[in-house]
Amino acid sequence: MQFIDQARIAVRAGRGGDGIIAFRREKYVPAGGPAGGDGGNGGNIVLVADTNLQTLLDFKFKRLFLAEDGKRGGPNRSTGSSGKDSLIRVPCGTEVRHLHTGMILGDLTSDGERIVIAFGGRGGLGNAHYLSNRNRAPEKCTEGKEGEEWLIQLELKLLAEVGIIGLPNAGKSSLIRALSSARPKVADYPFTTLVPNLGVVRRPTGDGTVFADIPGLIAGASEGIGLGHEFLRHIQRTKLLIHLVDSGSEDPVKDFSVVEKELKAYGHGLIDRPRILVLNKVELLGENHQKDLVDSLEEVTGKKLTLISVAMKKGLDLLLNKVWGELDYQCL
Ligand SMILES: Nc1nc2c(ncn2[C@@H]2O[C@H](COP(=O)(O)OP(=O)(O)OP(=O)(O)O)[C@@H](O)[C@H]2O)c(=O)[nH]1
Ligand SMILES: [Mg+2]
Repeated sequence: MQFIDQARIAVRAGRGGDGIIAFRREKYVPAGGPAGGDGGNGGNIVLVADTNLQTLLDFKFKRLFLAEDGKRGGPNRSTGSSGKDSLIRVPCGTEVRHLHTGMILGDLTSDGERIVIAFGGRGGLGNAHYLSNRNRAPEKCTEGKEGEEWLIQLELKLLAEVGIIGLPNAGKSSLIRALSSARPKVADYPFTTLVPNLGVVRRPTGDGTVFADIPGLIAGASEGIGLGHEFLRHIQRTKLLIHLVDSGSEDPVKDFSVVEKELKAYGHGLIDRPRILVLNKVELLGENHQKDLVDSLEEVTGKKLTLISVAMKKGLDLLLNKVWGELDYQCL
């Protein structure tokens, strides 16, 4: 399935139905008076969050959404029926903006949440409304109003609590495979992962926490090199980042700073997000080399390192304990 996380759509809510001019005509009711009904209201365009959807792919094929118009009023003061709302389903985590102003209309985060993004026009008034002592037989009615019409920008930001970041090949996808039942592809070449993957990791209590594995970052990502910054959007909402460094790479210290620099360049407060620094593939290191590397990384970063080997399943419990500890601490 293709992963699409941005879309533009055009929406037009329904027009209100016109009011009408009519007079009551019944046997034995002389001069029955004005009886033109009001028009019905136009239908709204409503976005609804749906947990069953994962991407905005549908909007690649359908971009224009219309809601039904309200019906004209009828005789005998009967109001026309209102137009049906048009419901558009979007994945949870979709942010909605006006395309031209950039104004945020809403953020759909939980299943079933809805927002009206274009209101239908009100129905017009029938002549029954204009009855007065001066004018017993008004020949006046109003037209229905046009529905709102907008260009809308949809942007999907995945809802994960923990984001896994690092250079390509650091073992991000391997880690999420080891911790959850997510099955992203793992291979020994960079940019194996092209779209973000989510995995649910169980706590000892049984509750699930969503982790996101995003494609690797490289130097210059902020200028669009590699897969660029494109996917950092999906970790904007995380509470915690796991920064994976590959201890088998030529210069792990430099690898660390590259990612750090890209996080800074991206902005949105990502650089200040709580982060656990993790050295992966430690089984590749000799004991002395490991100590030197850990010392120099801790010195540069000022952080305590967590050592793991996804391949040997070493250190994963310790890492998870740190993750739960940090998340719980944030909830206090
Ligand atoms: N020796 C060793 N290899 C590992 C370990 N963890 C992952 N690998 C290997 O590292 C390579 C890259 O792993 P991935 O999980 O695809 O790396 P990634 O960070 O998701 O890479 P991209 O998706 O390209 O950004 C694979 O060949 C893995 O088998 C480990 O603990 N030890
Ligand atoms: Mg990967």
